Amino acid sequence: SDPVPVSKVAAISQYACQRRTTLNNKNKIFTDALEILAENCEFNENERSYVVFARATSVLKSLPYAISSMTMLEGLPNMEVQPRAIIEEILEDGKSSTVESLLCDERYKATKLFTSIFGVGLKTADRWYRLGFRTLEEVQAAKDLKFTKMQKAGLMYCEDISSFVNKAEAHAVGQIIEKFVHKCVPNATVTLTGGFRRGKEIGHDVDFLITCPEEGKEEGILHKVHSLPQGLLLYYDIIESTMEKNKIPSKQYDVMDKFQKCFMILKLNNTLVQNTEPERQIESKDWKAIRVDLVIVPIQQYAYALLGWSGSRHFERDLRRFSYHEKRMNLDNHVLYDKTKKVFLTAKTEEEIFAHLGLEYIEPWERNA
Ligand code: TTP
Ligand code: MN
Ligand code: MN
Ligand code: MN
Repeated sequence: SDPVPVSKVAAISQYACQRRTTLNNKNKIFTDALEILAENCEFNENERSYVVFARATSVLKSLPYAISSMTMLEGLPNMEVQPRAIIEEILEDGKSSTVESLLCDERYKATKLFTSIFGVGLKTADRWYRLGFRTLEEVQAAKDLKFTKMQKAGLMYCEDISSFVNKAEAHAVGQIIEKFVHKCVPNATVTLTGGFRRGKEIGHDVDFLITCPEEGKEEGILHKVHSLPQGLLLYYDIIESTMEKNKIPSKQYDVMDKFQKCFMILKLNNTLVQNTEPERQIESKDWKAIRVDLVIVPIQQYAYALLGWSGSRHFERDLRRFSYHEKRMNLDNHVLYDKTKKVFLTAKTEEEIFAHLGLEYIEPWERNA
């Protein structure tokens, strides 16, 4: 490939996949505000503005220094008018009045609360809001609301699930899952992915990829989840694989993939978690409901699945955007397709995928974009 022009060496890329973003965020005061605005755009299904706020947020997270004046934004990519105005407000007043008033907005508050429930998406949240509901108590007391099985479980365990999972709990869940998987297929592997693989201290769930060295052996595992120790499985829903052979990935930056997976809620006993705070142990309840995602991956697609499930969401989005616009390649959680050469590019490791894309390797803990 062409050498990088000297004048561009220090420039920050507009793509998150060409930046190293650790959890050491020097601009949290700005990114917290911008993330709330981005989230509100998602609630309003305003994709354009969502992208504007999300991209500015991501650039600020990657900076090794704190922004302390508007002139410091000069030369940074993705700093459009809307995010600039918010940054300016915060530089002047220490906070953004736009964000402050949004945080008091009825619809924002209700949508945030309702979508935090497992099984509740934007459509349901909006319906509940339009029916006049504002709190979970109101929703739960409602006479004629119909809930899906998933929503019933989400409401039943909402306190535990919204309290976040910590690393020790994620580790304890990992041991339970590994024991179960190895009983089904002794040489299957279980890999922790998602936010915990990026080094996060807490998460809203725990994500695992499961694969086998011999193709096909992984297929029956999920249908044995009911054999998990009695009482451990509070809820599960198996999504069957919709895989099509030699399917060229679409240009949409769609995160949903075609793997067989299981969304579940596990009952984690506190005694299995190391260093549980003493005050938690003397509470009457000695367990916690934890959201777990299991993804079954055929070995040839493992590297793509691992890259896709490691996130962050914005990092993934920009990887696909970079592939499409800069390389004429389509990337998804299964494959990479080179449109110029009309070939599928295979990879055994994430490093090989970055190499196919002509990108420097970015470690998982540098993908917190
Ligand atoms: P999440 O578990 O939603 O997010 P996270 O682990 O980064 O953060 P949190 O602490 O909130 O759990 O998803 C993990 C990654 O998997 C994310 O980048 C999106 C991706 N993903 C897919 O690729 N396909 C899917 O079907 C789903 C549900 C997620
Ligand atoms: Mn996760
Ligand atoms: Mn999430
Ligand atoms: Mn998940």
